[in-house]
Amino acid sequence: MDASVDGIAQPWGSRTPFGRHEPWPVRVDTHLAAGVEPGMVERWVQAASILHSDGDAMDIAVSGGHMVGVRGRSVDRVNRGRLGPKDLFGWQANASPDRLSRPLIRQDGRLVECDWNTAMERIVCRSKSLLDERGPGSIGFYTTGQLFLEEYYTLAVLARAGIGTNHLDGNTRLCTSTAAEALKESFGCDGQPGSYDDIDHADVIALFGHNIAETQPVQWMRILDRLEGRDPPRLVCVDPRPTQAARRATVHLAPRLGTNVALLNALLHEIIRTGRIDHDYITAQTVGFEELRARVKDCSPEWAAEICDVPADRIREAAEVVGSADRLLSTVLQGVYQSHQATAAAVQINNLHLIRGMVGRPGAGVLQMNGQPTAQNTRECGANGDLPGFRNWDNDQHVTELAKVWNVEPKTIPHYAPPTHAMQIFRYAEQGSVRMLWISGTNPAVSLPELSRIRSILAQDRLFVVVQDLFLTETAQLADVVLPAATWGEKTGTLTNADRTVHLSDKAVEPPGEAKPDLEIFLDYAARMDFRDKDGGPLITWHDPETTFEAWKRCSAGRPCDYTGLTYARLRLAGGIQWPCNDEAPDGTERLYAHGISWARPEVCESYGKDLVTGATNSVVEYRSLNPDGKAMLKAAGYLPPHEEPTEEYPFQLTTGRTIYHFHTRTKTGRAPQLNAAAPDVWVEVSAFDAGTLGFHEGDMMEVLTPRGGLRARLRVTDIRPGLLFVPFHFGYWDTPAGHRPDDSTPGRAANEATITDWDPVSKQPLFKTAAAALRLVERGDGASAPAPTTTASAPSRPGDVPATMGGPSARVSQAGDPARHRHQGDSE
Ligand SMILES: Nc1nc2c(c(=O)[nH]1)N[C@H]1C(S)=C(S)[C@@H](COP(=O)(O)OP(=O)(O)OC[C@H]3O[C@@H](n4cnc5c(=O)[nH]c(N)nc54)[C@H](O)[C@@H]3O)O[C@H]1N2
Ligand SMILES: Nc1nc2c(c(=O)[nH]1)N[C@H]1C(S)=C(S)[C@@H](COP(=O)(O)OP(=O)(O)OC[C@H]3O[C@@H](n4cnc5c(=O)[nH]c(N)nc54)[C@H](O)[C@@H]3O)O[C@H]1N2
Ligand SMILES: [Mo]
Repeated sequence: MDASVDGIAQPWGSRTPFGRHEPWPVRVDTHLAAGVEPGMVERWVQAASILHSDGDAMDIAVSGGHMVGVRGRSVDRVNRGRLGPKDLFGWQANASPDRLSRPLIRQDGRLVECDWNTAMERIVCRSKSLLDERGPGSIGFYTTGQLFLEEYYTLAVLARAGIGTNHLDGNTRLCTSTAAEALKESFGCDGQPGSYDDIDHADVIALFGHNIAETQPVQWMRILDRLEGRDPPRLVCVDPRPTQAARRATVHLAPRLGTNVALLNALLHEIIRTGRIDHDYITAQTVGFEELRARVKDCSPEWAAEICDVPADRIREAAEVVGSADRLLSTVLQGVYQSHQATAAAVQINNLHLIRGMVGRPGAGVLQMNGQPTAQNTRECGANGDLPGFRNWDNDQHVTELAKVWNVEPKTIPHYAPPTHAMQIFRYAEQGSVRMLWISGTNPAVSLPELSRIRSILAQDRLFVVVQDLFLTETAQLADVVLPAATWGEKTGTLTNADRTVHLSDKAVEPPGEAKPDLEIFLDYAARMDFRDKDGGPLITWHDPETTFEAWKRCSAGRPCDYTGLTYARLRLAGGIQWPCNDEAPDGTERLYAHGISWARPEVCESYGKDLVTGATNSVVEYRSLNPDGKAMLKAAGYLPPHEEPTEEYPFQLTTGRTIYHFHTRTKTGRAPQLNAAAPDVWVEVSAFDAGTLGFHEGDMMEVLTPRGGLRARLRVTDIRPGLLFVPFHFGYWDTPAGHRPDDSTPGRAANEATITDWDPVSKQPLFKTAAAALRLVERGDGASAPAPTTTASAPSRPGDVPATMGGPSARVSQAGDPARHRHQGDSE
């Protein structure tokens, strides 16, 4: 931020308006620690943000061997110098006094400090005995979307070819597995079609379940700058909360949770009915149009209005805006991916683009977003449920090719079934077939659904748990071995954001104590395990970030995510570059599919696809008959009601998510004073209408209860959809007096005490955004407001300033005693 702007009070800073098709102006945001003047900075070290998927390029200010601030990189394509609040303040957590600085092992029930050799030998010894006694399927790895590419690649090689286990997945399963799956279903392969630059060219931007202002604040700054420039875009926002984007939208639709497919089918219905489709594109580039047309034929706006509880006229208006766009950009995130029928809904958004020919051109793009900073790398390196380089586990040719890169026999790489997804790995641990679980860079004891179950799985004696983290998290407290990791700013590596931009992030300072980069930890383990290739040489032949990157380039060669044209030197010089970057595209690739669909032919595709309702995998034979020429696939899906609907006992719908000031389980942002002060404790949002009807007030202490469990939180009365509750999932227990939840009878604080163990059948992504809940008063507040931000979707209710479709409380008709069934009295009802 230029120094005059308070990055907390004005998280999007000042405007730099620009017109359509013009370049986005530069604005350099800086934050330096109190007392540090720019002249005191000894070095600026190149990096990119690790607290969201935007990939904001930044320099770390170093003085006296310490980080003393950050500044945005003006030359970078992603942010042109801008930084969001977490970027500006989050780095302070690195220097937290409670960082882990030595390994810990469990002795007589307690975690005690030890040296690295002792900790690693304990892990190696357990790994070897499990391999001998129970085989590779007894060992599982659960990683993250927050390490660097080099770390995932090494982990994927050691797990898949060293151990030979199929049980390797990332928390990316909770985050972007639906993004990946939707791209596979429509385009045959993962890989973001669009580019952030599409924001500069679009005349309509549609946001589906994406609170962009809070979760990718820098791209929201870009949209705000366009809204104030020449020829601004129209916004369509589909979100049940009054987000900043909803407040600025031409059309805001606030559907009931879990009804995205119904709404999207109605949009498709209207667009096809009004003939706003690109016949030439459909014929040349797609298969499946007739099935899609037939499927949505009866999905009229009136039909969807009943299901979604959104006025039919508003659906028609949205279809009009989307259908009349000459360059449409859509973004999709957790309101789709973590909601009911996740993949089916995300695919319908691809369909919207395909039938209108809106891919591969400036401004015409779909962004099936990522959430975590390096989720793209988890996916492309095969540290999640795919093989490295977007290779198809079901295609023997792909497995053989990978085996050649690694110099192992194809049968060494498990490919008897799709790689095991995270929820299944935990299930295997619960049932006892997985006996060792190595968790790196994620905090499942706060972030997975139904926490009482997760705690009981991790606490089992028979399960050997390794946790590799920066802090003694709620998860680390349950571990048998805790490994202290170095993080962003303390290690070098590359990361790829949601629009395929690869950045290099350099080491700026030393990690605390004996903490080590994750790469070094994985390499040390591989060396101790003495993994070999088929000729008896070492399986892993690299030894530092840059040699790992070079090894990865060989694995990526010829695949969609081709990195062969990139080097550390180039990334240092040029800043962010978008993959594929190779001989044919030496400067990287702005948009995929500009010259037709390229990765859907049966021989090259990453997946043969799945049934959108059951998740059953298609065979190569089925794929060949559906899509012999490798076109884009228009896959239709019917609407099904959510699995857990409100009842008399649990009359509300409950959803969970984020605020701009915190990142996930707050291990970093909770330790940055400015961010923590902006949102110091958990809250629950309810509509002014429901609060009024039930006699609850801002600041009251409430209990949110579901059949799984509950939590206590202060009430924030907002302009959220009636019948809906929202709880941020950022708050666990590390900063409570006990440091963990003492037992299930003490009041909970984490949203995931209440969420359900259920997942999308296609992407296997857990459902964090559709559950039924009760809201109970525990204690009246003392008039103070809830500890929730006022600058965001959580802002207190402003009846005069309610988004278009949500009406004021007086516009709603109550149906006695059941807040989940309040109807909007829309124009068409
Ligand atoms: N400040 C901040 N930024 C972050 C993160 C963070 O923790 N904090 N995390 C990063 C990560 S990993 C991720 S995955 C992204 C997530 O980014 P987002 O997906 O933007 O964030 P969420 O708050 O999880 O959910 C977005 C919206 O979905 C809406 N929603 C809920 N249910 C439904 C539904 O059924 N239909 C529709 N249409 N909408 C629904 C919610 O009202 C919410 O506003 O953010 C990234 N950026
Ligand atoms: N109810 C609900 N639950 C959700 C969601 C939701 O919307 N609602 N969203 C889901 C989503 S999209 C996501 S992405 C997950 C996030 O869930 P988690 O991944 O569990 O959340 P984080 O707090 O980011 O945990 C990352 C951990 O890695 C550590 N860490 C950070 N950097 C490094 C590093 O360099 N090396 C190592 N070894 N460790 C590091 C941090 O200290 C932290 O403990 O939560 C999911 N859970
Ligand atoms: Mo995420």
